[in-house]
Amino acid sequence: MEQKGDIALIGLAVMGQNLILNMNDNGYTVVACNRTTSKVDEFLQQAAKGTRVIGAHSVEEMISLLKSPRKIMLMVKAGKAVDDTIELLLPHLSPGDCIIDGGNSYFLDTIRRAKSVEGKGMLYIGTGVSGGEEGARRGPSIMPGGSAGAWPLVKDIFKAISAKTPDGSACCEWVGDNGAGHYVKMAHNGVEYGDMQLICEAYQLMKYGVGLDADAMHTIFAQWNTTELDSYLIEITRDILAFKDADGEPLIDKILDTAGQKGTGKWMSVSSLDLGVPVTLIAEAVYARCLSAIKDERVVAATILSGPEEKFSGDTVAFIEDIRKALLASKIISYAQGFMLMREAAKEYGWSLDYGSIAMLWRSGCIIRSVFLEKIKAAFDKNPNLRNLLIDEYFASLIGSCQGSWRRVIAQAVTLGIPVPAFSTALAFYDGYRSERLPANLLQAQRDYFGAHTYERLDKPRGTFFHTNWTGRGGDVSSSTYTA
Ligand code: NBP
Repeated sequence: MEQKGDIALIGLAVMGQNLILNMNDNGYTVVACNRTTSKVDEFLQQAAKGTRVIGAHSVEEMISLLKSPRKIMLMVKAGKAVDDTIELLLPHLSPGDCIIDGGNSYFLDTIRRAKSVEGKGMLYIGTGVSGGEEGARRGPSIMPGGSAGAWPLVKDIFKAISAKTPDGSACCEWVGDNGAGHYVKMAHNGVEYGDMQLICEAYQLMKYGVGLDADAMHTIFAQWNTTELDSYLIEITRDILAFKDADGEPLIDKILDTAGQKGTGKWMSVSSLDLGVPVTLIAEAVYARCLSAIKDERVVAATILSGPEEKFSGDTVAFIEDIRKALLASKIISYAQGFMLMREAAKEYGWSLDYGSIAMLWRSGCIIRSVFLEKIKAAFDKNPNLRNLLIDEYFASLIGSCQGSWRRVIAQAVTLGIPVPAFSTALAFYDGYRSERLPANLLQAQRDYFGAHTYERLDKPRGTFFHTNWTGRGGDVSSSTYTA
């Protein structure tokens, strides 16, 4: 009898091919399919040679080669390609079959697709898959969400192929309904933007503030990786700084300083604005990339705009330790903001998210993997209803112990004219979040003055609104829209 596949995967680019090989290593039979069918043959003759992978050259053939209920994973370009492929599949599927989108889809698209596919009697999963090519091959972090009934169908496969934490747990857990998996993947990518920007600011301070060369910074990052900052991104930064170009000089010094982006950081910032959550650090990280991208303008501006003349003259060793602590404190803020956003999204979209479990999904196999995430898990284990990571005892005390350094570093950066947007916004958020009173009283007065938008009073119960005729010329009628 012809061998039948456990799962099919459409999309034989870098992610799809590596996921198939990973599934094959774990004992699953995968049917491989691709829009351009010549890639199926190439794959079977090359990377998948000698494996039990089965090739399919049409949707019909792929369907006929699958065990029921059918599980079909898409690893195609996010966007229209996903919709097109779903449309192509639907007429061939039976109730109970499951479509899985493993690409970087926008969570609102996933919500829409899940609803539409479920409406036709099939199941739908939108799953984040993180870790790039290497993760896909050796064990990615997997963040699935969608039709709850689909989870038992793919749970064993996904857990088997996923990364494992140091204690052996799979970095793969059901996240929640419809778009929850892709939302959490988006948050992962946003946090990645933040972590990367913070590391870059530490580098900039050491390079242009203290005047350290790449070799010296390599040693510092190696040391930092033995502290609370122990993480994949610190590790690769250490290695990047040691990497030499063909002429023996550090390659890093020759790379053009304009950053690219694919949009997930922007999606997260847009979502934070939509939901009214101050995810300032990740938004700053996105803007920092945008500023880097206008290199030509910066080159001109550098010849026109002046900055301070001061040079760093302090204790280098002490300042480097201050930078490490500023980085750690800012990183705590970034994660606190990321979890604040997920909490609000869960309310908005009706998901029941397990934040400790999410931290452990990211513990291994993905770009933001770090020891730090275990502390986040511990915080949510201690209090699953924790309102904000910052008020957890461990994080409150850690950030408290870093704040002197954090303030010194930002003050020094301002004095030297070195931009540290993510460090600064993190500290501004910290100071704002811990402020019992902010100047929004004045803001409300202004709004009431020019637009009769009303205000609440400290000496009256919340929910009672007042309007003042500030000039004696306005009327007593207030605006009907009160938006604080
Ligand atoms: P790409 O994002 O480069 O997509 C290439 C695949 O999409 C090919 O198989 C291509 O088929 C297929 N495709 C396209 Br393009 N348009 C199609 C259409 N209209 N109908 C059917 N198939 C179509 O591949 P990737 O880099 O492997 O990424 C796959 C997904 O995983 C993306 O959503 C990506 O954002 C996500 N992701 C990527 C990474 C990474 O490190 N690369 C990491 C994590 C997540 P063809 O061969 O016929 O052109």
